[in-house]
Amino acid sequence: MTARQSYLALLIAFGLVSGFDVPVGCAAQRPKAYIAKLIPLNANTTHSHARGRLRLTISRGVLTIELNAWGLPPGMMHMIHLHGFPNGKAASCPTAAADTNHDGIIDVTEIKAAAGITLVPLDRDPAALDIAGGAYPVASESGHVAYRQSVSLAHLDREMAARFRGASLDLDKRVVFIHSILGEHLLPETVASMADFPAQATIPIACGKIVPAR
Ligand SMILES: [Cu+2]
Repeated sequence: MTARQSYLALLIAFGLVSGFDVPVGCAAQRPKAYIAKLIPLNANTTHSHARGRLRLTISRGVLTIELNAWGLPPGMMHMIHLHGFPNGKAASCPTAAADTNHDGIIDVTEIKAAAGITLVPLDRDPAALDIAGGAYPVASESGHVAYRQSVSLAHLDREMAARFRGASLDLDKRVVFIHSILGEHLLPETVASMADFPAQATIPIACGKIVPAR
């Protein structure tokens, strides 16, 4: 035992400090948690009934992202993101009214008015913000995704501020989307997409609003 360790042991023995734990009642250190319940979007068209639960936990500077989702088109990669407004306006999941071109499908460009832009990818390295090229989860043959990643909150905040004009994570102002249906699924030509992706890759199939966990 070093001199420092034996000094600490002495203090603990005399009840002067409570070991190495964070003091009870220190609000800044208490884990913060947020959840989102994802419900199907565009289910009539995609014939998928994707549902899920997202849990976001912040503890000691680390954000842990956990998503379980079911009913997804099976055996394929699904783009999954946190969306929101960089200016801090609260995002919400789109309603049927978001289908502004009335083709019966709320496409990825039509979700922007309610939900803002793509911010954080739920891929293998969320803080890299590689929205177009990230390694996203692949649904099992039964259409299930179980996703879990931990990232440094400071790192993610830094990357977000640099990419999105000073935006921060602001979890209770964000929504989560699951995208993507099978490539052979036919969609009307009116369904818009982003970048060079076919509309089948970007079509949203589930959405959930992030709220503080109770
Ligand atoms: Cu998205």
